[in-house]
Amino acid sequence: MDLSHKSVLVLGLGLSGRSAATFCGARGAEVVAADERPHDEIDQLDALQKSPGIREVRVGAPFPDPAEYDITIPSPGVPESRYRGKARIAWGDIELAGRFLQVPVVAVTGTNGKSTTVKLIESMLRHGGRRARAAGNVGTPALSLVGAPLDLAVLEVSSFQLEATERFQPEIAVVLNLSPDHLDRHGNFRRYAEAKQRILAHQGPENIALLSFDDENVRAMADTTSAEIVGFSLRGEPRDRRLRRAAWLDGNAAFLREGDQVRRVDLSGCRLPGAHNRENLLAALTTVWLSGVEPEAATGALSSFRGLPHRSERISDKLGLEWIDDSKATNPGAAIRALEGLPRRVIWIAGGRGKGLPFDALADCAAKRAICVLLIGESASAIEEALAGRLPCESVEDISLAVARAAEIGEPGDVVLLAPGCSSLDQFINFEERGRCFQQAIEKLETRRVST
Ligand code: UMA
Ligand code: ADP
Repeated sequence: MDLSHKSVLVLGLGLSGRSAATFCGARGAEVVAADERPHDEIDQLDALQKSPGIREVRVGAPFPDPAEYDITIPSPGVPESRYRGKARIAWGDIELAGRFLQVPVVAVTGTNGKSTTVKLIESMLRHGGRRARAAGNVGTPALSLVGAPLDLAVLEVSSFQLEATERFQPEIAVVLNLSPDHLDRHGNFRRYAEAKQRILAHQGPENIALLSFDDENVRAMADTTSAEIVGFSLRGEPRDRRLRRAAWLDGNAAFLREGDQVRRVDLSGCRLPGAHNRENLLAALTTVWLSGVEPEAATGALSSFRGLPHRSERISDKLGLEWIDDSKATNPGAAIRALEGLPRRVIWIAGGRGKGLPFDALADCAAKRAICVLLIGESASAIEEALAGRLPCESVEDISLAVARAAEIGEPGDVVLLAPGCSSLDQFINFEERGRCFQQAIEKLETRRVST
């Protein structure tokens, strides 16, 4: 793949756009890097301007016409309508990384659990003696792995990123689950699922598609791929005559079958909470096994793997309450899994910016599992409407007031769960900032109850 003297237009100058622009510039392309936000709102523009091959940085104005460039590289946050049908070639950074990486690629997608799973795969592969690094949607641009001393690249890929692929062909593609998300961007669930399915589109029989057989939508993808299908399940052995290899969980053990050989792998050292993490763990362990690493050697990583920040993260037991930060539950499906994982009385904090998704299933789940809900942000009334009087609701202005109110209502032993079911973008820069505000508000609470 030769980029020299190619004219390249990069759309969006966040993390991926800046990484793609410098990557192409360093390989001889003539790059125009564009962002519609004004100069002072974009990080590290001066450094970008001085990088080799950057012909022009154009900010604070509508994007140039992609038709005038050899290659257009859209950032994940730039919708397809902005370049499709106009660009001669449109490749996102995942497509470029796939073309330039010289090591096998494991790619993980799904609606929820991607980041946890890629980090688990990374730790287990390393523990098993492989040089592996996770990148992509998890926060480090995928192109940063090109040229790094690695045996394997582990990429988290989102529907936004898959939309801008052309012939991306991971050696192992993992699909965890599929429930409605990002419908504000994709328009409907079918189009969202189609974007996700692109992870398998260019795989051949030499590649592996590791699919959840517990999720009907994911299982259906088995009919569309020419890769070897490997199924995994939390409900016992997945049965399908196409499966030469399969994986399932039973209690604290995983079972990995190849032909008629079954091996049992003890997982009792794992510290991750919740059924959803069992799914992530099984997918990660199976991936590691399929990569040729001894699973027993890899599981040594599990005793020190505590999960990622803002994902069902236990923060404190202040005032005798258990405070849990699941700010990353940015869609109803993830919030449902967070609520389902809690056996006790839950004071639930929810709301934020909706993504065009219905709240009905989330409301049904919360009505059974929570004792009340404190609502914040733009979607407060939509969630209240979906609850239809089945749960006491209070709207509060912001997350610190929600924390203060939870401290008043809660009784020792109760859980206070932040699992918004919505994006954070109406009140925060991202889900991390929302989680940090939640944690700071908890820290500021008086340690003793004020009697009323
Ligand atoms: N921009 C425009 N015009 C537009 C749209 C965007 O100029 O019409 C500009 C914005 O002004 C901004 C830049 O594009 O400066 C932002 O680009 P971006 O939104 O693609 O953000 P990046 O910083 O490049 O981060 C992206 C992913 N962001 C999104 O998918 C929205 C990050 O995933 C990812 O970690 C990063 O690349 C590295 O690969 C974040 C995310 O929210 C965490 N992902 C979604 C999710 O997980 O649900 C899919
Ligand atoms: P992603 O990168 O796909 O957003 P994360 O690992 O960051 O996934 O987890 C995001 C949220 O999704 C978590 O806060 C948790 O509530 C929920 N979650 C994690 N794993 C799963 C899963 N396998 N199924 C459903 N929900 C999950």
